[in-house]
Amino acid sequence: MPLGCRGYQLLKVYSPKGGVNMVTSYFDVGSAPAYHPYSNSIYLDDYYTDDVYTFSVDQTSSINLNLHNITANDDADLELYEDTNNNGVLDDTDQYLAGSWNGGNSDDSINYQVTAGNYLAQVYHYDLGSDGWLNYDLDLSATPIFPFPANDPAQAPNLLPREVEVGHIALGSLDSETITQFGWVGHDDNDFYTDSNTADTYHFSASGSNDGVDISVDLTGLSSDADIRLIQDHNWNQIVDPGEVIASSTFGGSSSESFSTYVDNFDLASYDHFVQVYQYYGNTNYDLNMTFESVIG
Ligand SMILES: [Ca+2]
Ligand SMILES: [Ca+2]
Ligand SMILES: [Ca+2]
Ligand SMILES: [Ca+2]
Repeated sequence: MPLGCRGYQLLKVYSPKGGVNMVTSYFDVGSAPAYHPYSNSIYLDDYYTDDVYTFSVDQTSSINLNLHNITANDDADLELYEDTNNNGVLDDTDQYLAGSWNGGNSDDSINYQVTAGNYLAQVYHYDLGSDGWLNYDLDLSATPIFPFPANDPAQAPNLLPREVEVGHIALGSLDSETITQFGWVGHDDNDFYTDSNTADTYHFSASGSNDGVDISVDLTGLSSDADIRLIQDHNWNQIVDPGEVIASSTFGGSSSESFSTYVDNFDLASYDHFVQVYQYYGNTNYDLNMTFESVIG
């Protein structure tokens, strides 16, 4: 059943004849936290059509948004705006920055670089399913990004949307399997001014017929500085909590990145695993190779 407490509400449309109300609810996040991220768990239906999260960012940061745990057979979507007129309300004049409209109940996510200012994240329903409502979770964080403030070191985006589902890698005793992905972080070729994608996350599961699996990851073809890390999400909350990064590679410049680590079958089966590629500085295309090899631990 629907759960959650609502923020203050703004009546969008009132139709006396049809008797249909449509309401936008507002949630005041305040200053967007780096860690622990802000989270809200709530529902949408024909009456509560969309939720707007208002927040401020204090310094140049990556805004990270993860719309997840959408109920089965439903679809909610996500958009990010700058509150251009600084009134805490999503108006037609506010500047659209980014959107995510994945189908079904797939996660929707945004990692977008901004300067200090006021911003709005909107979650709205696209498909409520036959029961007329949907549940969702929204996580929100702002992690400092280049140029980093003097006393605030770089922090990788710390949300783990299932952006790319690699699937399950099942390995026989002598098996090795390599997954290759291509992507970019920073800005794309059509937008030279905005770093509109600061991170990509790849979700996988794996099992080996021996004790466990060697996981080797390399990132090549870089023209600027991107880094990689392997996250073992111990509490399945799709947030990078302390102790959950089990391997990483963070060379400077356009150096390639690589790491290799052993994960036993128990940990593979018990936890959620993600490889994250994230921007340190500049924009770059990348080739990501993930090799899985069944080994005796
Ligand atoms: Ca506004
Ligand atoms: Ca969606
Ligand atoms: Ca976690
Ligand atoms: Ca690097």
